[in-house]
Amino acid sequence: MSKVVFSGIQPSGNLHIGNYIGAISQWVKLQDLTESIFCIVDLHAITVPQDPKVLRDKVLEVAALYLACGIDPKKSHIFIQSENPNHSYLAWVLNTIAPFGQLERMTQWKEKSVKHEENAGLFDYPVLMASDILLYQTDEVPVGEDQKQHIELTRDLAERFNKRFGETFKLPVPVIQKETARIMSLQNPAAKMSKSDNDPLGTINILDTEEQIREKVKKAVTDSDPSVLKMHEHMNFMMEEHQGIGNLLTIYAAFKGYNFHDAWKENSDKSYQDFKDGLANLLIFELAKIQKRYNEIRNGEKALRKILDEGRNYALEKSSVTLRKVKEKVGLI
Ligand code: AQP
Repeated sequence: MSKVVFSGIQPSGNLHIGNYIGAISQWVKLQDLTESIFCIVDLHAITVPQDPKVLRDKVLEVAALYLACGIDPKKSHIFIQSENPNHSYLAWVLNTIAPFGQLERMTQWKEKSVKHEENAGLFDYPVLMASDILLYQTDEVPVGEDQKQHIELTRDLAERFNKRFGETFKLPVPVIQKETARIMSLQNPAAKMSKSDNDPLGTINILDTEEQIREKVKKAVTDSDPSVLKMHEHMNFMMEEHQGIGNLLTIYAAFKGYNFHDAWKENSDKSYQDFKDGLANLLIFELAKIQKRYNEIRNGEKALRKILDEGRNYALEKSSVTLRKVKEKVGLI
């Protein structure tokens, strides 16, 4: 039997190249080898304030982007989290065994509760995420580095439940691609590229125009030392000491399908300006292909809705098997 892979993205803003490189591009590779389930996690998105009209549109935008980036509905199941109520049901059950202290230690909670108004949903976010994953008896969760802590919590909750009520959940493992796990902001290379970044120049969105991409790459932070590109070829050193230029090389490598060293070799004798021109051209070329497919999919919304309906039916059926076991074990009729 093939492995089960589950992952998702919040429709909480514009999808950016960090989401693409860190998550979706991995999913595209995995779907050929596994039973792949990809979710649009709208219940997670409402843990920070959303405009209802915009949210509704963003859910479809994210679904269409999954497809445009290469998720194939013949190989993968795509659905909207809120259309399967089993997720919030299991989250409630897992809440009753989730240690408060461990939730308080979650980095994302610490960061987001400062940025946004605190609410219980934001605090409980990782328990809902654990439910998303455990409902499908998931083997692997392909994510960016920032989500590793949440997968560890998921495993802890599964172990705790299994110990108390008997074997129920499979323990999932995170799949994190070392080189591209953390794409950083173009303006503040010490912080990860994020949908909720207040500085629009820090983030390149998948649907950005050619002009926007050129401007953002042109203004990206490089280094005060002009010789960094020539002198340093080691990724770890670059990402620690010269993060700005290291991050741009990582992005270049990801879109070329190279490793970091090959990306460095191709650009090491260039000035920052020439390197940036090349990077901008590469991004414009590659993102234009995704954008073209995206526009076609958005124009045929009926077909998109059909894919999401099929995904929902599949998700409901598969997750109900696990939820039934949980209810029996816990004593819920
Ligand atoms: N900068 C990143 N580099 C690599 N991977 C990343 N991911 C997010 N940012 C980067 C990965 O994308 C997937 C979906 O993330 P999400 O939307 O569910 O939540 P997030 O991690 O909180 O993403 P953002 O962009 O930072 O959104 P906001 O600003 O709304 O919180 C995950 O696999 C994540 O690891």
